[in-house]
Amino acid sequence: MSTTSQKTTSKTSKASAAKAGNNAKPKTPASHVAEGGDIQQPVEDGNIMTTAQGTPLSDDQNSLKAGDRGPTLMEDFAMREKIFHFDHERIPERVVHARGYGARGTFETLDPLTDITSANLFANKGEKTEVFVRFSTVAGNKGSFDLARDVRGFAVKFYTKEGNWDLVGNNIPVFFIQDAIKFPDLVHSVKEEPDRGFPQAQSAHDNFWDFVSFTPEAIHMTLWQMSDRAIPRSFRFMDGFGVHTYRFVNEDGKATFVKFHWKTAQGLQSVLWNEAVKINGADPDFHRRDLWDAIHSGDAPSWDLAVQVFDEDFAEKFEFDVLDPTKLIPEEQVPLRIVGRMTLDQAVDNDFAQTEQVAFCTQNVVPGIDFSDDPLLQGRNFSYLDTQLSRLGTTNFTQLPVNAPRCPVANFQRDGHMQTHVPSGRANYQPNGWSGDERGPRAGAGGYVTYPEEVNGPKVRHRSKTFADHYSQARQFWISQTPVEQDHIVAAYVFELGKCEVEEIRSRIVAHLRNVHEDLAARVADGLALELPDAAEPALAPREDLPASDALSILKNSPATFAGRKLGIFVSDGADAALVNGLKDAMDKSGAQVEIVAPKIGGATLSDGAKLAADQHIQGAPSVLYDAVAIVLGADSAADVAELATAQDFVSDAFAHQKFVGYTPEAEPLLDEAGVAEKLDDGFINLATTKPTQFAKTLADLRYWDRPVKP
Ligand code: HDE
Repeated sequence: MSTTSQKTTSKTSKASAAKAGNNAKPKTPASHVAEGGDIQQPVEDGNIMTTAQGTPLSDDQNSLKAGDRGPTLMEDFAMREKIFHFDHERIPERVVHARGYGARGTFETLDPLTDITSANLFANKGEKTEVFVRFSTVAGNKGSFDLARDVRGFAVKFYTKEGNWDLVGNNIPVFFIQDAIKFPDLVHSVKEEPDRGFPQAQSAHDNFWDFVSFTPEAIHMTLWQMSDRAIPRSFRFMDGFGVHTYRFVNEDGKATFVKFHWKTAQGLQSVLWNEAVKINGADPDFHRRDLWDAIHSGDAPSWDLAVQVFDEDFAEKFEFDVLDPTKLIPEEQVPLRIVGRMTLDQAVDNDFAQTEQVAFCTQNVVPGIDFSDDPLLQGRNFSYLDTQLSRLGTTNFTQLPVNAPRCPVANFQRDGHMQTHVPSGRANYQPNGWSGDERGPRAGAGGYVTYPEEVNGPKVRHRSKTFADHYSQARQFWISQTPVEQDHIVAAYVFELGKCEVEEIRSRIVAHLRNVHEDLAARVADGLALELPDAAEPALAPREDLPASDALSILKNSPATFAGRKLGIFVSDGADAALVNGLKDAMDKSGAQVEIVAPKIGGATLSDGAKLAADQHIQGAPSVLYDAVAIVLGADSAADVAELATAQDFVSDAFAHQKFVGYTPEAEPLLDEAGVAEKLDDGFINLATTKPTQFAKTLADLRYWDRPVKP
C-alpha cells in the first residue's frame, strides 16, 4: 500500500467514525488492502496508521516475505508487534461475576441526608454524581449466556467529590452464607465440577445442592434463587440491594445503621424458566442487548436509591441479627427512604476498557459511610482489592480511566507496573520537609474517620448464636408470594434437584424445605417422586409468626405498564397496513418498542402496497424475545405461513408463556396448526374487533396469568 492510499483510508475512517458516533456502520472494504475498517484510535493527527511505537506503516495486511511466495521474515517488526499485542489481549476473567455488562450515568440527590450522614454526595438537593454500573451473573464464565438462573450483580461506582464509593450489591437482598471464609466453598460448589469441567453457568447440579444441603444458612437465599428474581426480564427490570448492614456517620460523629436498596423505575419483571432456556439459544446476549438498545433509543433506565435507617435499639429488638447477611429487614418494619435517582443514559464506549477493567471494591467508602461488623462484609473488604491485582496485573489499576477518581488524588504511593503518572518533586515519603504539611492527612478537615465503635471480646472462631435461625425468613418469603410465583418456585426446585444425579442430595434438600413450609416440601417431593424425608434438625426452631411481606413478591408489585417493553408483530404479505401502523403508533404512545418479524428478512408487502422492512426473520425471532406478540397476516399468504414450524413455535410458545397475543382472523390457520385454536382465552385479542389503543392498554398487565399453564 502506498503512503498516499493509506492516508486517504485513515481520513475517511476518522471522519465517518466521528459522524456516526457509536452507531457507525462497518464499511464494506473495497479490497483487503484498501480499507482496514474503522480506525478510531490511536490514529491521532498524523492520519497514518502506525506501530505502537509510532512508526508509520506502509502496509498492515501483508507480512514481510523473502520473495513473492517466500517465507516470512523474523525481521517483520510490524507483524511481530501486532501479533504480540493480540496474543495478550485477554486478562483473567473475574473469578465470580465474570459475565457482566456496563453502563454510565448520573446519580442525582433528591432528599439530602445531612441529618444522618456527612457523605458529601448526599448533602445537597440536585447534586449530581457521575456513576459507572456493572450488572452481571455470578456463576457463568465470561462467554456464558445471559438468562442463567442466577443472582445478578448490581455494582455501582459513584465518582464523588470525596473519592470513589463502590456499592457492590446484588438483585437479591440476602446472601447464601454468613461468613466470608465459606465463600470459596460456595463458589467452587456452584461453578463447573472440577473433574469434568461442566456444567457451567448453572446451579442445577449435584455439587451445588450437596453444599447447600450441609449449609442450612443458604436455604433462605435458595428460595429467592428458585423464584423469578433469578431470571429477570432484563437488568432494567430488577431491583438492587446492598445486602449488608452498613453505617452512616453524620457531622457530629453520630452513627446509624443503614441498608441500601435500588428500586427500578421500570417496574419489576421476570421471564419464565422455559422462556429463559429458549432465550439463551435465540439470543445469549439478551440482557446486554436490551440495555444497549434502551440507552441508544433514548429510553434511559433509572433506579431510586433508598435507605433503611435504624439504630442500635431497633437492632436489639429485631427478630434477627442485623449483622447476619442471610436476613433482610422487611420494608414494613423499616420503611424505605428515597435519597435520589440514578439514570443510566450512556452505554460504554469500549467494553474492555470500561466494563472489563472496572474494579469494584467494597472497601471504597467515603467520609460518612462506614462498615458494620457483618463477617461477610469484613471478608469482602479484603477480597475485592486483592482480586484486582490478579485480574488487572498491577496495583496501579486505580489509574485506569474507569477506575480513576474524579477528585484530586494526593499521596506518596509510587512506581509499580504500568505507572502512568509522572510525579514531580523530591519527596516520595511522609512526613517530609519538601512538600510542606499541607498535603498530609487531616482528620479535622474532612479526612475519613472510622466510627470509634467499642470492640472487646475473646478471639474466637465460632458463629454467634444470633445467626442460628435459618428457616423463618425463608418461610416468610414463601408465604409472601402469589400462587403463580409459588408454582414457579416449586417448579424450579424440581428442575434443579432433578438435575442432581444422587437421590440422597435431593432428599437432604427437601428435608430442609420441611422446616420452611410443609406445602413447599410436599410439592417439591411430589414433583421429584421422592418419599418425603424427615425434617432436618434445625439449630433453632423456625418461627411461624412472621407476617407475609408484599414487598417480597414481584407480581404484587407489577408496574401496570407496557412502557419499555417490546411487542413483536409477525406480518406476512398482504397484512392489513392500517392495523400494523396503528399498532406501531399505539406502542409508540405507550413508550414501548416494536419489532417487525416476517417470513423473509426483506420484509412484507402490506395491503396498501407499501413494503415494510422486517427487523427479524421468523427463524431468528422466536416469541420468547418479546413481551407480547401480534400476528397480522395477509389472506393470501396465511396458509403458507401456517406451515412454517418456526411460526407455529412462535404462537405455541407465546401461549405457553402466558403472553398476550393479538391476532387477525387471517391468523386462524396458524393458530390451528400451533394447537391453540381451541384454547383461545381472554389473553388472545382479536385485532379485527379491538382497537390498537385498547390492545395496548391490555398489555400493561404484562402476562395473562389466568391461562391455566402448568410451569
Ligand atoms: Fe462478591 N466478589 N464476594 N459478592 N461480587 C467479586 O470481585 C466476594 C458478595 C458482587 O461487576 C469479586 O472484582 C467474597 C456479596 C458483585 O465487577 C471477588 C464474598 C455480594 C461482583 C468477590 C462475596 C457480592 C462481585 C470477583 C463473600 C452482594 C461483581 C471479581 C465474603 C452484596 C463486581 C471482583 C463487578 C465480585 C468476592 C460476596 C456482589 C472475588 C469473598 C454478598 C456485584 O472479589
